[in-house]
Amino acid sequence: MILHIDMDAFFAAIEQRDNPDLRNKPIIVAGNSKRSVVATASYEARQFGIHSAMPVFQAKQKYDQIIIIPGNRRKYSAESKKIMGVISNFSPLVEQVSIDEAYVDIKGCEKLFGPPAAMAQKIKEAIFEKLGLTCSIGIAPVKFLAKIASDMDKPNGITLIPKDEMDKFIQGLPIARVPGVGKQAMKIMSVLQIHTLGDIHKYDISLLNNKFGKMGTRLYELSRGKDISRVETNYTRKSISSETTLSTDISDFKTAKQILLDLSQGVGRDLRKKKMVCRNVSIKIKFSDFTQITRSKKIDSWISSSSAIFNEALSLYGKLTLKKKIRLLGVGVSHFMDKNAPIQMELLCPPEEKTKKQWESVDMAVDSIMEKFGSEMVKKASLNKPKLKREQGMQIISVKAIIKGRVQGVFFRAETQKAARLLNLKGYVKNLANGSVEAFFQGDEHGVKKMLEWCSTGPPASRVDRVMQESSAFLPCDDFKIQ
Ligand code: DCP
Ligand code: MG
Repeated sequence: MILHIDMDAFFAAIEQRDNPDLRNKPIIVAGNSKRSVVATASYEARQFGIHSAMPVFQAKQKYDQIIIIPGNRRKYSAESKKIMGVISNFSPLVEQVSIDEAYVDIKGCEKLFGPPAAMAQKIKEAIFEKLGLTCSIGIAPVKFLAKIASDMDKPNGITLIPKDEMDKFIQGLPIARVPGVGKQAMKIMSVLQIHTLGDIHKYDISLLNNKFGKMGTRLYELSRGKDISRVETNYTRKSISSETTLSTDISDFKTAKQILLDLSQGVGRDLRKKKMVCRNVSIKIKFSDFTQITRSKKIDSWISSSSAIFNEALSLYGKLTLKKKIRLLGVGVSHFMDKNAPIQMELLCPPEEKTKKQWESVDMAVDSIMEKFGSEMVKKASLNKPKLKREQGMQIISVKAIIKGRVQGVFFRAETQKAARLLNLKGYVKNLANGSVEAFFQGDEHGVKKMLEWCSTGPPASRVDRVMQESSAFLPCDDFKIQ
């Protein structure tokens, strides 16, 4: 049997535990900007119809006395680790699937802890004793049913679906509750008169595949109680994603690209930290009217570099026809494999993908700088690598540029140097006492022009306000140096 454990109102419950004044009160954990959304709501707040992902202003409309707590991700992650520690005392087969939920395969544990429901009760007690937090647990012969079950008696409940009752449960299970069945699929379901998972039996597998694509086979199997996915302990997480709500809605490609780049870097860094490679990249876009879309792509090779993730994210973005302004952008990766898995990296990275490997080593260097300094300021340069293609008849020119804005620091200069060298430019880059950066580029017209374009954006974390340029006399120099 499989257990699915999900903490109750996780972030809010931690806040209520740590501050007795908040106990039994309607609270939400949310950011404090005007555009924030509710991360979670205490069960008291849910009575007013407030829930996760609801904009804070709407939550306030539902209940104007609502208490808003800013939240502390670091604290929640630390609690999450402790919870997983408690759970792993019961079974070695634990798969954490999000910050507050995990599957546990309890095969062979019955001798120690008794039948499944008794074991679930013991786990609940152990978590409460160690952390003062409650959870809900679903128990079923397969993963997807355990997950559905854990949600059926929230908060603080245990729901068991025994093997001999599984078919009956499936017959009555509303199809909308099956993971993966979204709004789009629901439209087809209603045409096909599929209301419960059991109704899937009415159709054969080819029709299901035809109507639902890849999900068809999965629905066919789930409706027969088959869920081949196992509790996988070797992956701590099966997806990594990062998203950002923008301070103002945007519609221009350049800004979106810059944000996708920034997000790809964060996601790539997390992936590499876990020593994983992935072969699925996705993007998420929430529009100004709060509708949202996600697009994902399976890639032919395994990747872990930020640049590869960014390129995939950008190509997904490029395929969209966007009619509305964007309020949130997200990038995610999934389908992981251990980087050191038996398949050799050379196979993952054939020689023609040498560039990819080079970018990976650049990423690793940046990761280690970030590790060391822990600074948000240290970010990788624009991955929009300038092309080295030359045109005939290019002039050799020299330009001096003064870059104004938040551009000082070794990272900006190092990245400028890297880009300039790629473009075969000579010259220098240096910090000025007034907070600007001075750069001198000497080379062919194309390269200098590209470099000036680069300067007007710079690496993602730098804020370039203005680039002032003037043509300059030739200087005898044979490299591009940081001064
Ligand atoms: N979370 C978030 N943003 C969301 C959803 C969730 O930041 N849109 C965070 C806050 C939650 C935590 O993840 O506390 C766990 O998510 P759950 O979906 O399990 O929600 P809760 O644990 O808060 O409530 P429940 O009792 O319904 O599980
Ligand atoms: Mg939860």
